[in-house]
Amino acid sequence: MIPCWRYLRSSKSVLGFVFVASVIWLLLDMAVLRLSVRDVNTRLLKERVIRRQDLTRRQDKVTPLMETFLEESVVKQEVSDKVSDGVDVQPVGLYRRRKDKAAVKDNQNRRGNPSKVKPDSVAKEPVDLQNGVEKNDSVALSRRAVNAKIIEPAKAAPNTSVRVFNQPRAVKEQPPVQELPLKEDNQKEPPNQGARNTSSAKDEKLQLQNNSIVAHPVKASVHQVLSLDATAAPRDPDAVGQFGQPATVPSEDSVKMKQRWNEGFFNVYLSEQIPLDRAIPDTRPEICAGNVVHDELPSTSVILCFVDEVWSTLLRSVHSVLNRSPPHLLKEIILVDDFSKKRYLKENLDHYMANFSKVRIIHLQERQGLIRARMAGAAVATGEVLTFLDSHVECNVGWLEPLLERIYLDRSKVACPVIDVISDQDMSYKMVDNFQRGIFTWPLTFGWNALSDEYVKKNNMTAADPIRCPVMAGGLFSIDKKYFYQLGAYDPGLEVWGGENMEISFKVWMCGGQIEIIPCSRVGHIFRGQNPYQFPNDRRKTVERNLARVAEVWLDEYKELFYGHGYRHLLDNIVSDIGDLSQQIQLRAKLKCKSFKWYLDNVYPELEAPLVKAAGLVFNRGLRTCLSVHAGVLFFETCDLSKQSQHFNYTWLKQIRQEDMCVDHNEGRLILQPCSVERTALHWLHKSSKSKLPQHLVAENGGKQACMEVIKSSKVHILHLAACNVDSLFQQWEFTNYYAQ
Ligand code: LR7
Ligand code: MN
Repeated sequence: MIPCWRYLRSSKSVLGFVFVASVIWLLLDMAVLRLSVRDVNTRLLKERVIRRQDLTRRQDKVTPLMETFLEESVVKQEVSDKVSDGVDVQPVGLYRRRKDKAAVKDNQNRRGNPSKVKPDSVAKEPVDLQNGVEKNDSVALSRRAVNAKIIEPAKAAPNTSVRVFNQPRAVKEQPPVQELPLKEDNQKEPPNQGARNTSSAKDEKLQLQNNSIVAHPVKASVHQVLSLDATAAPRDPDAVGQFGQPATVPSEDSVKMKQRWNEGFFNVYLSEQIPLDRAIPDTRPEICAGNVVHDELPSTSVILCFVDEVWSTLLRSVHSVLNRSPPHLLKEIILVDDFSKKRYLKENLDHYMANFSKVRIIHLQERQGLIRARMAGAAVATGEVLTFLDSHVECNVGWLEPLLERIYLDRSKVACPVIDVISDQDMSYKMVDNFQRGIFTWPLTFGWNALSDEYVKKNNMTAADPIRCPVMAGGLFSIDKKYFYQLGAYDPGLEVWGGENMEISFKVWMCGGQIEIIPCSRVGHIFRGQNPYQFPNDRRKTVERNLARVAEVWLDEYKELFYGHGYRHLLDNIVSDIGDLSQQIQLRAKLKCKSFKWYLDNVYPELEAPLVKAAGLVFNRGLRTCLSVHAGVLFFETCDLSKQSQHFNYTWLKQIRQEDMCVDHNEGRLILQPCSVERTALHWLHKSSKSKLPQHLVAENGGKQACMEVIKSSKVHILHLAACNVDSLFQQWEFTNYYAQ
């Protein structure tokens, strides 16, 4: 006891004891910690792997995940084929995946320096394709491509200034859109955009971005967006068009080039020289690569419909999907051949695609048009989400997950990528301006519209934030499959091409969904001047008819604006039969969709959409009194705004209307008749910019023009049709208010 006491009393010994105890404690602690760290590490292994994926910009290490992915994409593509119809098909496996750093570095340099890339085979005497090829300018101008602003990738800075075209419009803050009952099971927290203002979301994002993954436990349910790209280290960096750079055709080949042009109305000859799995510049805004998405995103079926598509562009589209989509999210690619005439799109295509287990082909036995062809693809799709693409696209790095993420968060959202431009002339891949949305002007003409700086600032928008989109371009979007069918898919009565983008857009918005452009998802598309395929009926008539169907079903009273902007002739049923609409009208009622007025007020308030061109009193400048109605008869009296009997509308259909009665003429006398859109005698030209008689009310009378005139009389003034006289004040009329020209 005493020796022990002595021992403990010595301070040296006490210190020694404490030291030994601490060491033992520490060892035990570390063992426990190791176990838990291993657990966390396993869960986060995926994140680490992902972080290594960005080969294009950072390094060329190939991770195990990348290996698997490459196996499923590029490596399998080493298929060479030759097709009939005299079209030589270039072997896809032109490139070997290179691991040497020098090559990757070389590639990276080239991305930033377009002038360095000169395709070996065509370097001699390049021809300026812009000038070398004739193009139908008038057609090209009326098309959509002209609207997209292009930024050369090499010069482009993310988030470049906003460009305004069409009518520049200040975008007002949007009231929240009412939610669908559909959403109940979909209230998930967005990891990026939606939550970006909360500090916890920010922290989470930061944790995922830096490497201290063990120190900070992270929600296992999200990961950094996968930047998979099997073409990141292309096997032939000097190939024509590699990295999406502009390419040229040597002058000796310019005849061939011109001969091939009309096969696709783009540079088909050049496209054939370009590798089917070429690399393209990553045009996403910089912040996109760091965004996180949920682990359990829905899978998608990618549906590409085509009719007589050019071989090289069709295959390049497919390879871009295979090469840049996470395999676990890509359920299948469904190619719908809309009864093409080209022979290479039959057995040769089947044979070629047999090498890719995910690709399925449907050959339609009759021409259906792109709308019904898409529905045929959707009908056999097994993915949870449908992703529609045109058949001449190139999907960019990380294109898919940001689209699926939006649908995962809310399945009534329809997500569209930003559509970059693949030049029809030199096949270069060009980045377009951020902050653009799809809109329409009358008569349902699609266009792009840049968000105003003010709107971007006010909403504190980053370059990665989704953009609310009143209408989509049409060809490229992801939609939840169940939701697509819940909406009744497309109107199957729409033929061949056109108008379906309006239909799906109105339907989505008015029936509870939303359409967004996702700037972190980019897909290039070849914009061309003409459709390279036949329209079974007249192209113009087909599109007009489709639009009229859409207007009749969705525009309510605003359909007059559509007809009034150059489509009046469609109202004449004898000339145009737009088909049975009862199913579509029933569907709208069944879905309890909101009114078009609601859509205008809430989704697209910037659109000018006055229901009438002019309204109020109808004042005669000679008589200096106003038109009025008493007991169904027209007469004149002292102007008095408070009298409803003096109120008339001048409508988009050019009627002068009071309630259901319209000013008509019969053997020169003016009378009131029940309004009817078919009756052309009810049309009055007024304030027409083309007319030499802008103040007049001009009627078409048996092919001749006649003007509304009042003859002053001491008893009853006479209202009649007279030969037009530009100077007569008794033929000049004015409405109180004008709303449109
Ligand atoms: O009868 C047909 N059958 C088809 O399968 C007609 C066409 N198609 C295919 C065709 O091969 C192509 O793959 O359908 C696809 C679209 O046809 P395009 O490429 O001739 O159309 P586009 O790019 O000129 O037109 C746009 O508007 C169309 C209106 O119906 C469709 O919505 C297109 O998908 C759409 N394209 C885009 O949105 C891409 C970006 C253009 C913009 C802006
Ligand atoms: Mn297209």
